[in-house]
Amino acid sequence: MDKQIGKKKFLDLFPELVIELLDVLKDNGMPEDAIAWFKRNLDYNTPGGKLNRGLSVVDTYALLKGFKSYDDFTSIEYKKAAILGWCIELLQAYFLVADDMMDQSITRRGQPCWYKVEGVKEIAINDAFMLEGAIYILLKKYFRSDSYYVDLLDLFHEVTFQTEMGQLLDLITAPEDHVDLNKFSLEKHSFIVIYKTAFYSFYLPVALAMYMAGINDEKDLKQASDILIPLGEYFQIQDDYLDCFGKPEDIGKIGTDIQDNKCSWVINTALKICTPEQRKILDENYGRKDATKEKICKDLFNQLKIDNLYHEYEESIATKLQKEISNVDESRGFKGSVLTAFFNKIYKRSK
Ligand code: GPP
Ligand code: MG
Ligand code: MG
Ligand code: MG
Repeated sequence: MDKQIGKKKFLDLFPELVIELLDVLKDNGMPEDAIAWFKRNLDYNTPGGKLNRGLSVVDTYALLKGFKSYDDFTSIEYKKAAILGWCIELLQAYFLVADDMMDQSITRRGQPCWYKVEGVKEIAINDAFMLEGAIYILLKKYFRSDSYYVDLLDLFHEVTFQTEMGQLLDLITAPEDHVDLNKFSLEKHSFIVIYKTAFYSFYLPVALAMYMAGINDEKDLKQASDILIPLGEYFQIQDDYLDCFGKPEDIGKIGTDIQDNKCSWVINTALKICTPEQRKILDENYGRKDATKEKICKDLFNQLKIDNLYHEYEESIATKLQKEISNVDESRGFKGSVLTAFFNKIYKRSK
C-alpha cells in the first residue's frame, strides 16, 4: 500500500463529496451565497490536516481484507471506505471549529482558525453544526441499505457524545477566571484525554473499518479498543507536550494550554515533582492571559526537565503497547497489524 497514492486517492474523492453535499442545499432551494458559504466552510475546515484518521479507515479495511494494493478494492468498495474516512474528518472539522472558539485559539493547520476569518465570527458555531450534519447525509446516501448502517449511526453518535463529555470536563477543569491547580491530577487528565481524543481519533476509525469488513464480534471490538484507547491517550499526551515544547511551524498551531489554564500532561507532571517554592510560582503564573507569566511557567518546566520525563513515559508506554499488540487473538479475523500501523503513525511524532 503506497502512502503517497493512498493520500492522493483519498483527497481526490473530496471535491466529489462536496458537490454531493452542496446538492442537498440546492435541492432545498438555498440561494447561491448560502451554497458558496457552505462550500467555503467544507473546503477551509475539512481537508487541511494530516488526514491520519480518515486514511486509517481505508488502510485498516485493506489490512483486514488482506489487500496488498489499492487495485484490490472494487471502485465502490474504495469509495465507501474512503467516505467513512471523510466522515471522521468531518467530525474532526466540526470539533476543531468549535474547540478553537472555546479555547480562543489563533491558528489551526497553519492558517487562521475559522472563526477568526474575516466575516465569520459566531457563524462558525452554525458552520460546526453543518459539518456534523454532513456526516449523516453521506452515511445515509451510501450505507442506508447495508446491514451495518445502524451500527455506523450508533457508533458516530456514541463517540460524538463521549468526545463532548471529555470536552466538558476539559473546559470546566480549566476555567478562565479562576486558577486552582488542586483541581488537576494525572488521573483526571487521563479521563479527559481518553474521552476528548482517544475514542474519536483511535477507536472510531478502526471500528468503522471493522463494521464494513464484517469483523464485528464484541470480543474483537474490545481487543481493538483495549489497545487503541491507551494509544489515543499517548497521542494526546504528545499533543500536550508539543503544545508547550513543539515548534509552531511543525505543529501548525500556537500552543495555548498554559494561558488557557489547561489540565495538560505537562502541568500535571510538573505538579507531581515540584518543590513548594516552585508550586507557588505555578500558582501565581499558570493559566493567566499574560505572555510573561506563560514564559515563567515554561522556564520552570524546563528547569524540572519535563522533556526527559516525557521521553521516559514515551519509551515505557511504547514497550507496553507493543507487547500487548503481539498478544492479539487473530482467530476471528481481527489483525494485530491494524494496531501496529496506528502505533507506527504516532510513535515519536513531532507534529
Ligand atoms: C482537542 O483538544 C479536543 C477536541 C478536538 C475535542 C473537541 C470536542 C468538542 C465537542 C468541540 P485540544 O484543545 O487540546 O486540541 P488542540 O490542541 O488541537 O486545540
Ligand atoms: Mg484546542
Ligand atoms: Mg480544547
Ligand atoms: Mg492541545
